[in-house]
Amino acid sequence: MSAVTFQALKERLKAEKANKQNAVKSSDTNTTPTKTEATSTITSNNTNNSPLIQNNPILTTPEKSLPNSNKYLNGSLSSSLSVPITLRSPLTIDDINNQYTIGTIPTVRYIPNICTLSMEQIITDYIDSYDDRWINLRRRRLQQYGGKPTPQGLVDPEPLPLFLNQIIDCLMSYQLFPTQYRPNHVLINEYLPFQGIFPHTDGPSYYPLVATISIGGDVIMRYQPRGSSTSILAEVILQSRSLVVTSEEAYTDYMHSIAEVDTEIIGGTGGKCINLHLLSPKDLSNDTELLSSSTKNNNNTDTSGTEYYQENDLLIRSPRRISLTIRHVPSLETRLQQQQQQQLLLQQNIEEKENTMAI
Ligand SMILES: O=C(O)CCC(=O)C(=O)O
Repeated sequence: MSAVTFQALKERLKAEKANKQNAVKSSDTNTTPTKTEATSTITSNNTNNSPLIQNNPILTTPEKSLPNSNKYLNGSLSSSLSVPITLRSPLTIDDINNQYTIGTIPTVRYIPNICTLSMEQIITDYIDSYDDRWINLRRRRLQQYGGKPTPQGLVDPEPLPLFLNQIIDCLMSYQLFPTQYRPNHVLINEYLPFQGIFPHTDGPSYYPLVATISIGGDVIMRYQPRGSSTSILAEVILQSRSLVVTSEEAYTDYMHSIAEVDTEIIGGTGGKCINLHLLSPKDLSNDTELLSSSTKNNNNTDTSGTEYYQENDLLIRSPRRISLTIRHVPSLETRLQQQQQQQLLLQQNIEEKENTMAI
């Protein structure tokens, strides 16, 4: 058995043990919330009653003061919380569109190695420092920042923490989002083994462009045409430290989901895995700093014997994967203006048609 496979098996056993312990814990204190999977209707337990903030594109709160616990006051965690977040640079929207578009489903782009291993840990530390922001859903936990998205616009807008705005600054430097649609909303989902997310589209509450950063583990994102109950059209492996960008058709016409399993077979759904050629090596845990892209050969290994994922491989879920889903939610005022403009256009169309018929 190769060292990598053995390590993977060890991790799997560890994850299973953690999962069992977790299952016992959650059945003890069953606080199962009634929230649905739909992200647009999540009610945050945040009590911050910020006033409605209008036309202020960059809203930032200073970094939270550290919780009063030894865990946060001692050791590396407190020091990492003063480090600014930086992502891979330089990167442009042209690079993203030209090098990282993955086909089959238009307008999905997959960018590997968006940050270093140490930056991944720092982002995790920042998220963990907001321990009181976790919302327990039936199948996973999440933190919501920025306010409550509704089809009518953003309700209860709140400034984003500095570390999230630093991530967004990097995405803006790629020109990923148009200036007027700078992200103002972030969902942080946490998945333990056997946790996932049901097939869904992100719906009309958001500007239809999503940037999702994965940290802490690899997972297969499944895509299927909207409305279809079973057929998976494509799989995209979201590796740790990757960024996936979804817009247009991929946003509106396809549902995405993550299975509630602890292992999965690549290509096992019948959908083709469409980003194998863009993946990093399977196990980067021994690398100190990454961002070097090695070239793989036909056996899915590179010259040093590093293993890459291929069809039919087993993907073993990590003990804890976290994703940051970064989006723009239009304000109530913007939505109202858009609706008024649409109504005006509709009215003009009707009048034009009536005039033509009258002639
Ligand atoms: O965890 C992920 O990668 C995806 C999360 C997601 O689909 C969502 O927040 O709507």
